Formats: sequence, C-alpha cells, structure tokens
Amino acid sequence: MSTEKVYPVPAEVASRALIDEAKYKEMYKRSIEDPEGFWAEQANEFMTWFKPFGKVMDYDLKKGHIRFFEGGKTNVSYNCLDRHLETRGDQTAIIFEGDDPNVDAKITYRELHEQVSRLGSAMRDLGIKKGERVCIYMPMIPEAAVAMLACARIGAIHSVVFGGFSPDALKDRIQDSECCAVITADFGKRGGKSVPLRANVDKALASCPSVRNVITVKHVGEEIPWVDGRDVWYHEITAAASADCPPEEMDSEDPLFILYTSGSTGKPKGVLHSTGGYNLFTAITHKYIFDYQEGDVYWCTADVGWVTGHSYIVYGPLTNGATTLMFEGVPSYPDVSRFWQVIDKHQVTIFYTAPTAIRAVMGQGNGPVEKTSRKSLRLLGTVGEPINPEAWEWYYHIVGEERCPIVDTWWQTETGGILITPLPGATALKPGSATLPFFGVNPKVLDTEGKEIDGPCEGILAFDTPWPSMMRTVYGDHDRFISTYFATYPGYYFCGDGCRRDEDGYYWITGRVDDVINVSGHRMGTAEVESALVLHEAVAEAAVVGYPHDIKGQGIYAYVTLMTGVEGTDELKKELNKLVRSEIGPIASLDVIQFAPGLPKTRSGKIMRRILRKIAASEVDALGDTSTLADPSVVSDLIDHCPVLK
Ligand code: 6R9
Repeated sequence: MSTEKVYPVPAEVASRALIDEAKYKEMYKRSIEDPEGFWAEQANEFMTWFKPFGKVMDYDLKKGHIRFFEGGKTNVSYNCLDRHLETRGDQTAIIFEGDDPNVDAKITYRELHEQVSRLGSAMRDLGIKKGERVCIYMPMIPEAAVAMLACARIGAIHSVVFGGFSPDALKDRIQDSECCAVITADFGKRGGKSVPLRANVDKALASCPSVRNVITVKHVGEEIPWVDGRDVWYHEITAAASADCPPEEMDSEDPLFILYTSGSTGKPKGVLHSTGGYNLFTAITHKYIFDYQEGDVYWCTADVGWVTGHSYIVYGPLTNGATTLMFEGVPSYPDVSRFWQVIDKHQVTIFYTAPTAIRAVMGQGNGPVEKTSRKSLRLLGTVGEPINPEAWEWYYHIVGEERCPIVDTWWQTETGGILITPLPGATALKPGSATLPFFGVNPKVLDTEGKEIDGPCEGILAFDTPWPSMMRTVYGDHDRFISTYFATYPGYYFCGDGCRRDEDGYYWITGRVDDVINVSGHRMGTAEVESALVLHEAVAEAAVVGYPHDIKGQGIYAYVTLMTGVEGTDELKKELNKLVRSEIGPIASLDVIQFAPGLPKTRSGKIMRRILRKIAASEVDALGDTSTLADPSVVSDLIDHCPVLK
C-alpha cells in the first residue's frame, strides 16, 4: 500500500491558501496546548451566538460524557442562512444539477432562507415540536437540504435515511427513534431510473404508529396513493405557511440530528450529534481543508443520506456562506464523462468524491476525462475508504492535471467532521496517506493491549481527548455508546480503524479492525447481512466477510450453510441475494455466495472469520494458526470449492 513518493506543496498554492505550513504548525500547537482558548475563539469567529456560552469543554470519556459551549444559545439554520442575508442574499447558495443533464437550478441564500422558513412554519402548523424526531427519506434534490435546515430551525431532530435503503431498513430506523413525521418525495431519479421513495415509505409505515404525517415533494410527478389525514403535499403546505419562522433558541448541547450507522454487532446505531460543537467543527474544517474562498464553487458528490452529505454538502458549506452543488445523478449517466461535464458546466473549483467513484471512472480509461476541460478545478478531495496509490495518482495526474492538491480526509459518522487530513497550502502529500491531524485533534496509536506506542509504528487508532463534533451518544442507548466506543480501551475513543504512523508523523489508515466492511464507501456490519441471510428457510448458518474488490474497495462474500437436504442451486443464490437486498437495500448486494457444508469453528463454536477472510482474499498460503479448529477438514473443502480463488 505505502509509497515513499512525496508531493511538496507548490509555492503558488502555499501563497494563496488560507493556511500555510507555518500557520498550521502554530495553530495546531495552540489547539493542543490550550484547547479551551482555541475553541472559544473559533466558536465566536465561525458562528453567531444568541447568548454567549459558559464552559468551553467538559468531558469524561470513560462515561461517554462530552460537552462543548454549554449554556450558549444558537441555531444552526440561523448560522447557515439568516446571518448571510445582508451580505450575500443574492449569492447562489445551492446549485442543483439533476439526474437529467437538462435539468438544473440555482437557489440564492434569500430564496433558501424563505423556503426553509416556510417549511419550518408548516411543520410547526402540523404540530411538530422541538425535540421531536423527523425522518427525511429523499432524493438528492434541494428540498432535502431545505428539510434538514427546517428541522434545525424549529429544533426538531432530523434522521435522514439514505434513499437507497429498503422499506424494512427504513422502518427499523423510524421505529428506533419514534419519528413523528416523514419528509419524502413521490419518486427519486438515478441514472434515468425512477426510485419509488413514497411507495417505500408507505410499506415502512405499516408498522410505525409514531408517524402522524407524511410530507411529500412532487418531484417526478407520477401518481401516488394518498392517505387522508396523514398525507400533505410539500408544495401546498409551504405555499400556505408563513415565510416568517423565528428560529428556535437552541442550547449548544441540544441534539441536531440522528444518523444511523452500521457497527460490528446488532442493529444499526443512531449516532446523535448536537448543535454548537457540530456546527463549529463542520464549518472550520470545511473552510480550511477545502481552502474555501469567496467565489469558489464547491461540489461534494456524497448523498445527504450519509454523514459526508450532512457535514460537507449542507452544514459546513452553508455556515461559511459557500456555493454548494447538489447532484442528483450518478457518475456514469448519461455517460462516464458526467462528473467532468458538470465541473465544466458549473465551473466547479473544489471537487470532493470517494475512491470507489474514482476507481469506477478510472476503469473507463482517460478518454472520457480528457475530452473535458476541468480548467476551473483547483482542489480535489477524497473520503470514505483508503485510497490506493494507483487511484490517487490517476486522480492527481489525469483529473487534476498535476495542478490540484488532493485532500485525503479521514473521518467517520461518529466524528461528525474530518479529523486527519492534509491542508492544501500546508501539507506535503503522500499518495495513500491521510497525512496529519486537524486542529484540536490528537491521535494516539495503541497496541492490542491498549498501551500507547510512540514514533513510527502500527496499531489501533484512538483518541483520548474530544473535538467539538464528536458524537454525544447512541440515541436511546447510552450504555451501548460506552460499550462500543469507550470500553475496549478505557479512557480512549476507539474508532475501529487500524493505522500506521510513519517517520514524518503521517497517518496511513489500514482499514477496519472489527467486523465492519466498507463497500463502495458504505459501511456495513457483517452481522446485519448474516441476519438477513438466515431469515431464508433454506439457510442454516451464514458467515459474511469483505474481500478485495477492484472498484468497490471491498466486496461482500457470503459463506452459506444450507439446511440438510437442500441443494445449493444458482436459483437459490438469486433468491438469497434478493432477500438481502430487500432487507437492507441494493448497497448490500452479495458479490460471491459460496455454499459451504461446514464453517471453520473453534472448539467453543466461534466462527473463525480470519480464515474465511483469507480464503475470500485468495491468500490460502497465509491462513495462520489453524490448530484451534474443531474440524480442520472444513477448511480444505472451502478452499476446493472457492469460486474466486486465483
Ligand atoms: C466519512 C465516512 C467511516 C469509515 C472509517 C474508515 C473509512 C473514511 C477514510 C477511510 C481511509 C479515508 N474511511 N474515510 N479510510 N481513508 N480517507 O466515510 O464515514 O460512513 O461512518 O465511514 O470509513 O474505515 O472508520 P462512515
């Protein structure tokens, strides 16, 4: 993975960037030595407070207790909208680029403020109160951002569920946080195909008694069924509601949103983020990491259903008064030049995407890129999974024409914002390394016993101090928050990733050390996929692992033991795949299914996933110690029948 290649900061980039190397070092030192002073200053620079905060930070990681800016009153939607009206009311806030290349729109800060206020008023008219939960299940259209901001405005806690999730997955999430309303659209559009969002909502709501109202955006315009008393049209209620919607005064620690994410065990966790710290950290990271300056056109290709969409399409950019682009489509529609065509069309200067998208378009050769100009670009970014140096180099040389630094940003749903990353004007780049910590972030590397290791080393990435946008709890289950993140290495936040620190102090993320797999940048617990598989009556047992996949980063490999007497046919494979897709969603499509008469187990009955991972990765010469296996012959049978073994 590693390469010793170093790309120094070009002099012209350093001179025009907001932060150069000397400034990074000075600010970083201050942020670690005097975090309270540092964060207090930044909180007053980046946000408007209705009432000043008292204590800057207060924490006890062993108890999962994290507080920033307590007593301070603010409102995230006010920071994203109202305070910009005087200076940039007519500036474009959101550029919308539709799935259909002929559809686009520009929304100014004044228009966005009005739309958010109208929806906020309409939600108040429906009786939605501060602290209630509202589920947002939307395509990538501006109304998704409007819905998030309207919730923030009235103090309702939003829970955005990715539009690619199935009705079942949606139901689980609505039930877990007892949402009182759902905001959705009739249909979404992706790659020319319609996605039946509203029909999915109707299926989910068959068992969600907490939901009083469904607000539907008419996006595609085809017929949908109607439930009287429950359903309202977005365009009707916003037209009827007041454009004056005073923002709720929120305490810094009042919750802003819940976002579900997969862990290594059990059902997805509702990661809870609060107001002040999250707002500050997304704004400061957006500004300095993407070197955002007046006139920039910024495009993050994530979906608002993921944390990247929350922090770096909506909250960070809008707090900074930026112009942020929302793209409804996919990189391959109508053809594989789409990303670069959109960049030329809207003169995008900063482009932030995922390694999986880079690898997919890279696989089509240089032609589709080179036929576009991309002259407007000055900075590139990546997120979601480790980027292999080959894809990094292609992104740098072909897409960015060696002119644009790449920020490889490491972070998680739980961290709320970027923690390890280069700053374009300050950090020499090494392809494949997320490089150095952001201000106020102090990474530690632990050995398996939990002891800190100094200097160049490899181990587990952990943190013993909080940053403002750290998650505050698992919604409704604080014990799970502690047991998942703080019990493994007491006193540390355990993020689940391994890393290497090199002689320059650069961090290289080596991937998950738990049973979480990362498919095209989407996190999935192997346990979730296994639970879906065993729902099938023909399945006795299933074990799921990730394996290296050229485009997705990791693919899903399922070992399935069938009930006695059942035959493993291709038909059954199709059924199993369909089942998993309907339980979780199309992102959980199985790449390989191997029917296995037995799984490798220890004498105490634990499945040895290490061995399954090695077989799936075609590393059968490196199985390691198999002496604890109850029945070693199982392994040779698996190897003999492995469909992908090279
Ligand atoms: C923002 C986001 C988090 C997991 C994380 C890690 C992987 C994200 C990465 C990266 C290497 C990067 N990850 N960015 N690995 N280099 N630049 O993706 O959040 O969906 O919660 O995933 O993704 O394994 O632990 P989330």
